[in-house]
Amino acid sequence: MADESAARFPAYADLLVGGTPRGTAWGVFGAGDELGTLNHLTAERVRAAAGSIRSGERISLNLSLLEFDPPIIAHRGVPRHEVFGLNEFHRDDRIDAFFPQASTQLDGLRHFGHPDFGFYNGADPARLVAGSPDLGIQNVARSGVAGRGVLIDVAGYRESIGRPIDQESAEHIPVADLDAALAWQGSELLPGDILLVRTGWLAAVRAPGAARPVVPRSPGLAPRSETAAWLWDHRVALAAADNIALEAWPPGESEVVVDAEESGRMERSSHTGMLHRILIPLLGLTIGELWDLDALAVACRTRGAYDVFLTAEPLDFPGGVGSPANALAIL
Ligand code: UVW
Repeated sequence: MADESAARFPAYADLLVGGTPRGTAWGVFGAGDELGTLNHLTAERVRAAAGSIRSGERISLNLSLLEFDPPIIAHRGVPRHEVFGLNEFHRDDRIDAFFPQASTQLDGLRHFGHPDFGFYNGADPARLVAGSPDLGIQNVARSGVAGRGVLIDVAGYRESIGRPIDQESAEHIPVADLDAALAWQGSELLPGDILLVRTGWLAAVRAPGAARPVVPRSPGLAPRSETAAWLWDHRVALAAADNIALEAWPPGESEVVVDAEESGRMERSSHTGMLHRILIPLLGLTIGELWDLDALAVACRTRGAYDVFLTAEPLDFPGGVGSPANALAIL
């Protein structure tokens, strides 16, 4: 694994010229690595993150498993739940048609490959199937996600300057807004932090009387290489947001262009232009989506500090692509 000291750890610009393949972080955390940027969560950083606990207040960042009915992404339906008993005084659950990514979720390194390069660290796509563990979400569960979480309340910042984020659109949030929101909050992002980006989309769709968009769309991080560079160079361990895809969805005009589609070897699809194609397979970034950051934003604003101790524990589901996040902030 690359030395984490500033002198030796590659910058994003270094990956673009010296990555193998070019533009990838493959090998940076070791040839057989399956954790990617979660490697930034060193024991030392987890210990230091305890300093972010002031009051001991706990705030769950999870939505209900049944939050989206009808579902946001059509193929991720609502689970069918049966409660049965072996006798009159006993109850067990049975869940069918359970889509682990239908509500507050973590997306592991199996979720996306890059059409030109493949999956993280050169994983064999033939092995990314049920029954084989490669790049599965169990790696995240067994490693455990815990550390210093930093909320960037971009929605709050944009409101404060009289330029609220347009929740009806798939507005691209540039990294300049992340930096400006951090400055507005008086917060600092440290290497190995877990990033929580509040776009305000979830609050907008949950507002009383709000209509859920028929075609799913939400503002989010801009699908630009500068976004990838910002996340990598800050050594973000995991990035989560309160929207559909962390990045803006659908991506719209994007810098993420792949040869396979340009040359016609692969058909364009709803994934065309997605920043996912860089963040997950090329950089090894685990992503969180549909995280409920609204109560956390209120609490952070009240206490005047946006760093928390954060845990997220996905299901130990061997070979799983994603999982409910089970995310908890301790303030
Ligand atoms: C979308 O489907 C938009 O994103 P994801 O698959 O990461 O949930």
